[in-house]
Amino acid sequence: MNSNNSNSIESVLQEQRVFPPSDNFSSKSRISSFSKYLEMSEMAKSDPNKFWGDAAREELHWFKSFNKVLDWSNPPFAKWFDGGKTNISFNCLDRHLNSSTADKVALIWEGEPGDKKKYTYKQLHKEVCKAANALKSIGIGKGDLVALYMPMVPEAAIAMLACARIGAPHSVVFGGFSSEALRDRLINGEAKAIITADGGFRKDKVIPLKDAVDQALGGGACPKVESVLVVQRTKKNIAMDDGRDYWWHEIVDSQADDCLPEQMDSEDCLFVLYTSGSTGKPKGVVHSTAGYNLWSHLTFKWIFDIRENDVYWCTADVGWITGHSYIVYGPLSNGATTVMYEGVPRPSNPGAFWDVIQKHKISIFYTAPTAIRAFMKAGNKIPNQYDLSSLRLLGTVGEPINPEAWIWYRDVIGGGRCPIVDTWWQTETGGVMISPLPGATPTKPGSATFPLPGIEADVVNSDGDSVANNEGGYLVVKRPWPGMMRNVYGDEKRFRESYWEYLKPSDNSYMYFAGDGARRDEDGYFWVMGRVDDVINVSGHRLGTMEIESALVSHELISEAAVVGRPDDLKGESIVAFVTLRTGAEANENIEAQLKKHVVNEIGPIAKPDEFKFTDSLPKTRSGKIMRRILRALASGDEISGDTSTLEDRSVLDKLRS
Ligand code: 6R9
Repeated sequence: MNSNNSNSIESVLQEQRVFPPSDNFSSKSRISSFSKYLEMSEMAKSDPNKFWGDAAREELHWFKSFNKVLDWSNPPFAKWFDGGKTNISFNCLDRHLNSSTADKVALIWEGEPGDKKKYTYKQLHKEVCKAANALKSIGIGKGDLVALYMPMVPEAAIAMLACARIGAPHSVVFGGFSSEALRDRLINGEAKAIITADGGFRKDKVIPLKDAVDQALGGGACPKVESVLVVQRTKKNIAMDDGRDYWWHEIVDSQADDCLPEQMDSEDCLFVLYTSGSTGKPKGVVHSTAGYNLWSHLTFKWIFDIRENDVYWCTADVGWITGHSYIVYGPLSNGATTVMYEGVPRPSNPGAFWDVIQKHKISIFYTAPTAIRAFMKAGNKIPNQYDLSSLRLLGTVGEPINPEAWIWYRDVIGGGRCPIVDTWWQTETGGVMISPLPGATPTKPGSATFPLPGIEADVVNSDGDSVANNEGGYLVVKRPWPGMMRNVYGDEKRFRESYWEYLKPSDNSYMYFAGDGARRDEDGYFWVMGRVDDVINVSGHRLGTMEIESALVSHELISEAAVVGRPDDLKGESIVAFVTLRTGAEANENIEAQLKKHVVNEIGPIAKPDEFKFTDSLPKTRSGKIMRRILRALASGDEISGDTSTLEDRSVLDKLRS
């Protein structure tokens, strides 16, 4: 503990359980021991240019080889693999066509109503080529930004790959965003075309995507948009604007099924993806071609230890970075079979996920803590009705996972036999940065464990100096990596200030600041403690949200918790805990006393919540992250300010207010 250093975040919770990989898993895995991991890390550290250069040459196809691995002469603007020419759609498709992978299933898709499609690599290649030719036929070419506003249908992945093929950067906007959110992103990115659908199915309802596009474009708000390509999904009646709107099946199906991939410079923009940002307008995160390709490819291979017969499923939406890197690009670049599911668990089908696992014999399953906590809340009965024995590896991403949710995931879903990879990363990092390697790393529930080879992560104070073990601080990355974001679209200043100049090391070096707090334990394990914006200051002790929440979730009656600070004359801030009870449990004064006692036992009196608010649900972003900023305003009785367009369910606010 260190309460004198105002830069640090105190760590108050200790987790002692350790789960080494089983011999059975390790012996078959690519990186099969911790010493191999250390060896790779050492190689990457001692000669990074050789490490990344060799990886790029071995793992990707190049039309023209690069001259330089990394150019960091103008930080924070990095150039990776300068002089090289490649194309990610070629790496994901064409290069598999000369082997038996050509006839392997690339994509398995299931719609919410239960309709299904499968594409082999050969078939997917043809579909992508047709879509690429269709885009060209409506005047889209290299450098033109194409926005995608799509349901989870195969055409979403096909459209991304088609854009990449012709060198048109894509900007996927999550299909659950409103027309205003879409409009902001279309204007900011200067999109020339939009690919959408007549609608999508979500929780047994039709989401009217095309109507939202029409609204976004209404009143000439986005003069740069010339055309809209519409996939027919729901057969809902929609308006089609002559000369602007085209049906996908009318202009794609008749195209030639071959299209030469554009030879892209390594640093050409591959896509722009907006992150919400906790306040202010969303940031367009810019990723480039070769570095992103390498990073999504390599991380997928290392972390999921992909095997020839794996059926891999990531439950994210393609509208998020997780969908980009780990539904589409990472798996396809590796020649894996990737599953895409349009639905989510819903009252008419609470076991939807387990049903998909059983039906498609999923072997690797990658989901988010928010989903795991929701399943835990509903109890074991539903998953226990399904055969989940095909699973061999589980992953999580999106938020810190509370140790109890981790244990539940391991026992109930993984049958105690599957390693869990808790993967820490961000839209900005392009791919996973800190994660166990499933055959090599002994895991600790709630810890993302160690940085991947080549990733120089550290925990520092605001002067950029490393803090001691078990002292919390800022999570940073001290060396460029291939998958790093290249800029904020149209806002260099914001790129510098948010990520590279927030911390000021005395030697003026550049380190990437992720916005998260973390600590490293005595064994070197990283524990992400939540966003630093959310840190609570109680009597001079700065506490991360994750640890108090995990203590609450470890109580048998609690499934989910979010803690925030409320201004307090005496203590600086007092702790308000919003908690969700497990199904069947009831809130009463007795519970409050029990929970306080529980937190005091688990952590100590410093972390004892001063007030509890019981709720059915917490305000979350559409990708499932708890929005503590909103809870903070509610707890203090303030107006909710800043951007709330990413809020999943507005009715949660009204419920919480009452
Ligand atoms: C991939 C993704 C990034 C933020 C990140 C952090 C949180 C993601 C996490 C995690 C703890 C993990 N986060 N994975 N925190 N442990 N395994 O989620 O990207 O939407 O940009 O969010 O999510 O706070 O900074 P993105």
